[in-house]
Amino acid sequence: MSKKYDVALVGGRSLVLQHILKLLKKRSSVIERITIYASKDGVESLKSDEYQVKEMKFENIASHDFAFFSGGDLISLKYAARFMELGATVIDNSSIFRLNQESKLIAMHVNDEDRFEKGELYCNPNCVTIMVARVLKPLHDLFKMEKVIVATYQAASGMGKKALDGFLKEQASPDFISGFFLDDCVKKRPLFNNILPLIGTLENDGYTSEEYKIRHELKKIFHDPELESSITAVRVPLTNGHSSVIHVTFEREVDVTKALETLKNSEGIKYQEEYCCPLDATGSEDVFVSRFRRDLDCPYALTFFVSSDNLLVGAASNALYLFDLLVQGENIK
Ligand code: 2RA
Repeated sequence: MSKKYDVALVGGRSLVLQHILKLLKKRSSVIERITIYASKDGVESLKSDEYQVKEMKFENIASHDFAFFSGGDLISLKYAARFMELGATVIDNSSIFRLNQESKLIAMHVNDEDRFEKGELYCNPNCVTIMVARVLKPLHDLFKMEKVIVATYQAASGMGKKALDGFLKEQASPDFISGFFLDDCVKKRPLFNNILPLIGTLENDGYTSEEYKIRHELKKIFHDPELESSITAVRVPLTNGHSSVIHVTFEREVDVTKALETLKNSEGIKYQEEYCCPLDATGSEDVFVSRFRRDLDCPYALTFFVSSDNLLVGAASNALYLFDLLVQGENIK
């Protein structure tokens, strides 16, 4: 009989945790018990016969085999260590530990082998990083990438439930500005009927925190501190589904037919002949690819369009993939 695990979910009502919960239910044969830790308000609304719900306070933390965190940077920073002290393997969806040396940052099918490295904390990369890394990996193995230029089209759900609700409210009453999408900006603009070319906080050099996350996470995942990149992160008026235009330059000249054949045969990649879009990708655990072509002027470069479900591919599926790897390999504390 397979071993069963006691699992905690921290961040109660988060959109990603709701997806993690659904995926865990599909793995009921290895789940002993699920406990959800939520804010005081969340406890009441989450009550269910299927799992225990507790208020997220130090005195309520119990011992678990696994703890999935998706309550944001501050919640992970405050509580993850305590869960680990009490024996849990933490799989964290926040960005707070991703670049720490002692954290493992793993994108599905890209650097699975990194789970064997020293370090106890497993981090999910940023939702765009996962999508981009998954499609770049088979191409990198063929031609070795040198520089990647990405323009993103990120949906409202990437910012969480409050932001998504704010976007829906903007849609319902066009004069309303939720203000959620431009955190630190003086000039607030709506997302509805608009696009917002600024995600995260603006740094002195003109790049944003979101763009830096993607840049640094790609370097860590591909074990290449020299990997060049230029990222522009843009919020678009969609409820769900992130996309990107990727332009990538390689060390070796590209063979487009071989590249496409390889992509089509890569696990978790779905190539669509004419085009793909966020609506195709929503609800799927695959990364969708289309508009695949060689740069007209540079024989070393490719350009293409990708879409994926940011809550699944960009978060929940990757977290559950780590869980599966750990459970199958018994590679836990
Ligand atoms: C976003 N990638 O879409 C970020 C966080 N998940 O806002």
